[in-house]
Amino acid sequence: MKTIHAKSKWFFMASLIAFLPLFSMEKPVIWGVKVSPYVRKVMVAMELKGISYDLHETLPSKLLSILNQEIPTEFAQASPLGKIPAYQEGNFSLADSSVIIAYLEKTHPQHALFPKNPKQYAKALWLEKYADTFLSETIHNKIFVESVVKPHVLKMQSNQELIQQAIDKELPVIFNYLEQTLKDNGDKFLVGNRMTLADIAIGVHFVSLKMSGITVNKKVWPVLAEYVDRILEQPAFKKVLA
Ligand SMILES: N[C@@H](CCC(=O)N[C@@H](CS)C(=O)NCC(=O)O)C(=O)O
Repeated sequence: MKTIHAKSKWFFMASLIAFLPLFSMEKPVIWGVKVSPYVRKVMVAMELKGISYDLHETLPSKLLSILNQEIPTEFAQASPLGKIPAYQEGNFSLADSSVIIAYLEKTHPQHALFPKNPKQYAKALWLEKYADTFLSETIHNKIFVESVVKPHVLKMQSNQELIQQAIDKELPVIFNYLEQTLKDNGDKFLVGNRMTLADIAIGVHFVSLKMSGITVNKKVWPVLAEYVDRILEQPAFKKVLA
């Protein structure tokens, strides 16, 4: 009886030593602010994968310089272009939301964000690119920056003409394409039958639209409107938006 007790004590001690590095391991750091769709993209991916992290708030280097604020050294090292987000894990760091998520997919394969099927994989990559370039130009640069960042954060006048043109001419093209993409894939997700990188990359821009007071007209784009409501209600999105 005594030996069993002694053995289990040693087993407990050995397990504690083996798992100690896990407890003392520092959480990875995300540099950036939530108003950036690219920062939100990484945060939602990390929530979905169950990776805990610390958000170290910083504006991009360019803005910090304009505002005469210091650029944190570790952020400057992690993000050579001074853009947000940047990722830091001890003395290992990365920049660019797509690169960060690709890395996390390798280190944390749980809840795969990249589909295995080659065609779906390529489709997800395309939709991520479409979101990071085309949607970003219309929704982030023209609508969100002009109607939220400039007047409320930078206390600058916004360009109403630019906003209106983006809403009237550019958004309908994007909404038509996404409505059709969803219909072609059976309405629920953009690619396959579960949430992937594509839904995250596209979804974060609808957060910016919501913050700019713009919703999808249910009568014109019923599938997209339902999709956006459902995706933004996903726990990973809600946690990031809280
Ligand atoms: N391709 C980059 C884009 C990141 C990006 O452009 N972030 C914006 C904030 S939303 C930024 O830092 N802009 C400052 C700059 O362009 O200098 C990514 O996916 O992370």
